[in-house]
Amino acid sequence: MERDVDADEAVAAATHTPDAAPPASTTPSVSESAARGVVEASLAGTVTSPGELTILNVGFLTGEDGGTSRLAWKLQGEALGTASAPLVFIDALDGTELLRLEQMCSARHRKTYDAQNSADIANLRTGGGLLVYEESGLVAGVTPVGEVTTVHDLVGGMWSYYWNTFQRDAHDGRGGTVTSFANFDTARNNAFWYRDALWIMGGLATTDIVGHELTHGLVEKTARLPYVSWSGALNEHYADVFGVMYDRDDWDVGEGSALGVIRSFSDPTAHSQPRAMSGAATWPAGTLPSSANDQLGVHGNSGVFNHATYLMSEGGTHADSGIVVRGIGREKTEQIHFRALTWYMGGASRPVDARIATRLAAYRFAQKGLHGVTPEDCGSVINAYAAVGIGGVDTDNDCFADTVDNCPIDANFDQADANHNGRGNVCEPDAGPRCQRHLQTCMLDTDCCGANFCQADGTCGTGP
Ligand SMILES: [Ca+2]
Ligand SMILES: [Ca+2]
Ligand SMILES: [Ca+2]
Ligand SMILES: [Ca+2]
Ligand SMILES: [Zn+2]
Repeated sequence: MERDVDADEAVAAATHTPDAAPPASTTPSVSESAARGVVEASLAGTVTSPGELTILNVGFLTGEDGGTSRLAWKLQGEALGTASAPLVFIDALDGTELLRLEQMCSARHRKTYDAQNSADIANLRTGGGLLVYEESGLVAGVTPVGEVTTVHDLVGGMWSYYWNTFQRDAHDGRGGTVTSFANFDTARNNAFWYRDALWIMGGLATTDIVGHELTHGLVEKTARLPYVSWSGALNEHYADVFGVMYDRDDWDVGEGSALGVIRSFSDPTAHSQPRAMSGAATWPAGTLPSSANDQLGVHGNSGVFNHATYLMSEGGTHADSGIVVRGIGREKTEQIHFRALTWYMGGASRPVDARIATRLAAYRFAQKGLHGVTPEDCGSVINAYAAVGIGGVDTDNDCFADTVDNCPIDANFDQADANHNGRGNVCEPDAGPRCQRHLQTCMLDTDCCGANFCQADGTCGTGP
């Protein structure tokens, strides 16, 4: 699309200098700490940056010329108790406030209702619930009972987790209202995301359960994984991942709730979930999803992916495959999962798609140096999936599984292959004699060492 701007006009606009008188002095007579005091008092909050002396002309910002420029202290403030974090400019000559620029453009929006034990979703969703909290606080004249306050606070915490960790503004990424119905039903003993709202029965308002349900909203707005079979198990998996990442200090889901622990990332089998593909539940071809078969195992088979996430983050040896994974920690693990879910996953995904998407997220981060992810970390991602039976291992931990690595015995993230013969530079003969202890195939004639042994360091020798 072309813009209707004349070139001369554009240059004139860019070089136009508005008329303004300079400040009376460029030496502050109000100290930085005094300016800080003014901001903290007016915001009933704190100042989170060092003061910066600057020349301010408010007219420039509002599009008007003229007036006197002011010498000002620029301070980042943060209000306590309300959603406000303005940049505040204090006149450095007389201490008056000149301007406030709000930096918190993405404020939370919550509406939390008391379902008063009703199970009538249609009625509740169309005004039948009792509105107890809005973002501004408690609705006048209403008394919160049961778990309404807990749900409201946990939903707020999850919003902050998404924002602080991924700069995502609510589940929909657009600052949409998060609607919750606490004290829902009395018989269902469940919590779920449905009709763009959280429904949660009494006794279930824990950090990880609320985080889990809100993440179903996130999945619905991003990868849209259908809630059936493997894509449903992945949907459940991501809900669990961001639930435990929000909860942070353990790898169980549901502890402290009326249900107790319902799933464990470190040992899925403790709660009747498989920890590897070999243990996943299957059904005869043509079996339709139903509540009796848990929509073809969505809450069961998610254990396979949950366990891969656990190994990726914490490291360890898989109990069945014996594959060893080097842990990369929660911070990198959550960033990689979030990118995989919101950028690369979609539709009727199969287990291998999770591995491909997650590895791709790690690969891109390693390429760009984002979130501290290294090629070796990407190798851990590959090995975490290999450990649970999805895809092959990456022995040299360079982000390329052995089967596609052009030199699987030496880490070569760049996969450089100067002579385009399919063998990476680091595996060419002039890089020194190499053999492959861990592979059955030889890349070079010299790999198999003739009558000698392939030693642990990858060279040929006389010992095993
Ligand atoms: Ca937990
Ligand atoms: Ca490799
Ligand atoms: Ca390699
Ligand atoms: Ca080559
Ligand atoms: Zn769920």
